[in-house]
Amino acid sequence: MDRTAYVRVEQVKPLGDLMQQIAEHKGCGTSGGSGKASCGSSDGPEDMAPEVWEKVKNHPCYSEEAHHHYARMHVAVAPACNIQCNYCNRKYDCANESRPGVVSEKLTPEQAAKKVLAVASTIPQMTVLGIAGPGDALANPQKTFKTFELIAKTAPDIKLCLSTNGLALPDYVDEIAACNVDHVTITVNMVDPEVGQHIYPWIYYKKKRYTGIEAAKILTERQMQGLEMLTARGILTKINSVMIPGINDKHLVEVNKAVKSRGAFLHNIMPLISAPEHGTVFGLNGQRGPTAQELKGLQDACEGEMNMMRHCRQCRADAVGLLGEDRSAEFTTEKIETMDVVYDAESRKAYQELVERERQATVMAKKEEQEHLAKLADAEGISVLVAVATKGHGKVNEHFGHASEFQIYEVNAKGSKFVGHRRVDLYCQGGYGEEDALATVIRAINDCHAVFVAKIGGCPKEDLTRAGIDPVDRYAHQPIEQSAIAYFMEYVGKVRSGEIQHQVRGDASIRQGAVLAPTA
Ligand code: CLF
Ligand code: SF4
Repeated sequence: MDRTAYVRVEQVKPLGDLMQQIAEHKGCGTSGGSGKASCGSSDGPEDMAPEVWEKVKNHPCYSEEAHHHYARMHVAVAPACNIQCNYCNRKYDCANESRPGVVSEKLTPEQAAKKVLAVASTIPQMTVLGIAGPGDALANPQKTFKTFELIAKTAPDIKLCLSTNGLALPDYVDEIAACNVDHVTITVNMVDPEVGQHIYPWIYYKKKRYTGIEAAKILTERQMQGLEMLTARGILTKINSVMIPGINDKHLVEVNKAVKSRGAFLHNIMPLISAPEHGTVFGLNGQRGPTAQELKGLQDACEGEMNMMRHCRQCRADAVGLLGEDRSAEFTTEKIETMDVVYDAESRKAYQELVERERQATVMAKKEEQEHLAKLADAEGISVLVAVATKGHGKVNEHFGHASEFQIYEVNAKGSKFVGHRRVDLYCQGGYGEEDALATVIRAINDCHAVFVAKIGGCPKEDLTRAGIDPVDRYAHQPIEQSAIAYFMEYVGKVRSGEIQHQVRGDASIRQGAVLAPTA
């Protein structure tokens, strides 16, 4: 079996026999090759207009629930930028690092179109193509729009997505609409130039360089104008904001109000990623990023009528795969040259219909459990956090030792909610448990009451229990949210019977974003 076929069978396992049949007859086309609402809505069309649901239902960034099932890819066709952010240095490149601005190869539009077909053939649940750098998509308008034009012709079922700092946005809104780009992200870190001057040293606008307050004033005016223009055309707009403690952390509540009033669909507040080795201004001057708890506190404070995105993985500008995984190394230009790409829209559709069935089953399972929860009526104000090891499909399906991140769910009498993720070092390395890694895992999830895993060894189980975190493997391969609600009900039962005492657990001290998200 060639590696591509193997990968496909692994992917389809959770979807049962029918999917396996599709995989085995290579329905998705590639052979050969050598390599590897809350946000939007989780509950379907009833809580939003049908036309909006059509746009978000299989976009992994615009729908939290969709991100368990659908993948996105970025093509790095936009190297130049028209502003400078103090958290960005695109000269730094590392194949193993996942953060925005980082790419292994820059592509021409033609190379990008070829790559999209190769990925679409191999990963049938890849539904969205985004241009998110490594510079700014609209500072490279010819390359960006040429890429969209080529993809719209060859792979019309793929949604087009674009990320920008917004400086050039008002000039291109008509072209964006003409290309049927339904999703645009603007990175808005301030609406007050006094704040902005500490984030942006300069901008380049109308063939002139501006600095300080003047630069930030132009930038914020252009961003807000662009957002209003997109809203007027019915294009869904997500706002990304980088949380920079001591600079814009308190101000982001104002940003949230400003973008909400101008029709933004979703707000994604991301932690600053800042390390001296990245060579950024913030990295070099010791500016810290927020802790997990500081980030969650700000996201909670902004959550009102506007959806907050909490599942962003701050992807590379050439990321490929489900959010949280990066398969870009499987699709280098060199590897694509040797792949026999056959793009089969019908097989992709068939696969996605099966994904949709599995997704609906997960949603139904959550609803059923939620009905039981309703009977619990009063849970004495109890709220628990659970960390989940998962490799997708909305299931508890990853071994503790193989988890490179944990998804965090908050459960209380109202139901369960995805509230974030924590990246960790792998515990299992070369077949052995790594004690140092275990300490970092425990620190990363030390505000959680339980950790759900598909499997876990005796040693980590003991250490987790000692740290007050309940290691739970009885929900292996079960839907996450259904399991989280079931666990919560059991927990409340034990508290009521006096078997255990409810603990309000301490804050996770882990610095979020150890490995930052400028654009996307
Ligand atoms: Fe890419 Fe961005 Fe489109 Fe998504 S990413 S251009 S909206 S397809 Fe998504 Fe990645 Fe976060 Fe961006 S997880 S960094 S929000
Ligand atoms: Fe440009 Fe994005 Fe880097 Fe800022 S983060 S300098 S907008 S590429």
